[in-house]
Amino acid sequence: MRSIRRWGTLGVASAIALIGASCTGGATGGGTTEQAAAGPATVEVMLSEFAIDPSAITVPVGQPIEFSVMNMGQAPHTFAVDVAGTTYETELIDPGTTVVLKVPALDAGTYPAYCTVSGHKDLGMLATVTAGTSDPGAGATGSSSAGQGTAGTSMSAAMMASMHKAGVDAFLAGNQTPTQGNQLLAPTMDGTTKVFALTASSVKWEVSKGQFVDAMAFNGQIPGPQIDVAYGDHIRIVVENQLDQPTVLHFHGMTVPNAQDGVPFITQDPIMPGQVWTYEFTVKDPPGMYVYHSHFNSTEQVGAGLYGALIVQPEGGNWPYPALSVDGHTGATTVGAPVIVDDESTLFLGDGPLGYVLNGKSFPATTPIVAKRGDWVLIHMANDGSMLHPMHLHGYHFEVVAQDGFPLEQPYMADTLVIAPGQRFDVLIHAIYPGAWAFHCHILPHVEGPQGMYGMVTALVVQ
Ligand SMILES: [Cu+2]
Repeated sequence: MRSIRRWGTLGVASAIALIGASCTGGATGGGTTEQAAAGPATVEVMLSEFAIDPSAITVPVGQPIEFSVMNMGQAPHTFAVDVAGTTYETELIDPGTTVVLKVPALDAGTYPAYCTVSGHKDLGMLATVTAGTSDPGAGATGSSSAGQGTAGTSMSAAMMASMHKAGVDAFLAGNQTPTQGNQLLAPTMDGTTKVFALTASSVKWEVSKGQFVDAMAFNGQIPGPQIDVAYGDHIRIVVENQLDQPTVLHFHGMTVPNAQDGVPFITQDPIMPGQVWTYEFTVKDPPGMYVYHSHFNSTEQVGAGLYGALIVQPEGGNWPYPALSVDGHTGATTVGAPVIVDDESTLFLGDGPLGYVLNGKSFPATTPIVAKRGDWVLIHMANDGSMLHPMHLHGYHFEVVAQDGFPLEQPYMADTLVIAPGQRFDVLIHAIYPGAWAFHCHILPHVEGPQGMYGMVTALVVQ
């Protein structure tokens, strides 16, 4: 009975609207438009912290417009449109309420729209209203002053730049959301057995500030809490299903007894809503990154957030990964001694119901990886989405040291690493170049459109 829904066009809709032809505002970008000659055209707009959805609004030419503006956020906002020197503006709209803004018939062109509450425009609450075809030439009669003819978008160059800047500013200013996945899950002890409790439930997950989507989470987090274990540990994982559909838990990449493999009707009955299921096994895999995830209706359940990291920690806390020294002239590499890791993080790639996400968040709500200059940074990366994602780090070559939990006999240097669904890689970065370096998927529709960056973008910030 469940299906993943979004709140109208909130959530990933704005990212999706940026992809391909739909960003030209033809079919999907413009909310609801009615062409009836007699009455005004009604256009639905949603406000949140800090976005206007859709951000590329199309309206008919020569017909009065009634913007039905709903505030889906938690703070008061306004909606304003500048038309040839006149600003049409709503009153302050309280959260959860809808206000209609009437704007007279527009000439063909593109007009800026934004929230007038101080600072909100800079945080991302801006949009474009395009009257008529979004043929790039159509903007010429509008208020935009520069950059006409930009292929594939109806926005002016100035608008494109300002929207892109708003996203980067928000990211660098710390636009992260209060909820974060990958929180370390402390076990309770039953004798020598480490017991971990996971509860699967439906949640509203904030993928980007103010943008909540219907999601599924373990212990309310996406990714689910990180479970750290060691070789030889005897562990018990108790899963409570609070969803309204069955689920099971699979330990991806782990060597487990057949009965603990978590596949419905192959190794166990599904865990029905309200039921609890206990998994128990001894860790028999080398230090590295493994994953736990749902194996029931997984297109929806894993896409919606039911996955997390299971890290087999190295003995004594020291990873066995060596430094590669690189001859900058020839590119030859020499394997050195294992490094002492200063900063360790876990990065899940996701796509599907949550949109394009890193650790369950879409840029600018992604969290940067912060290191001190000279640090060795270890990142455990896993793809629990359904697409390939080539992860690319600017300014550096990272060292690929392990795949699927196994240290590579010959680590290698790369700057772009294709991670297929189900794969895990550990990469080392020697953070010797200061600055903020973009770190993103290199499938461009997953990261950047005419309104700037979104989705699978974060940064390595070296201080
Ligand atoms: Cu991608």
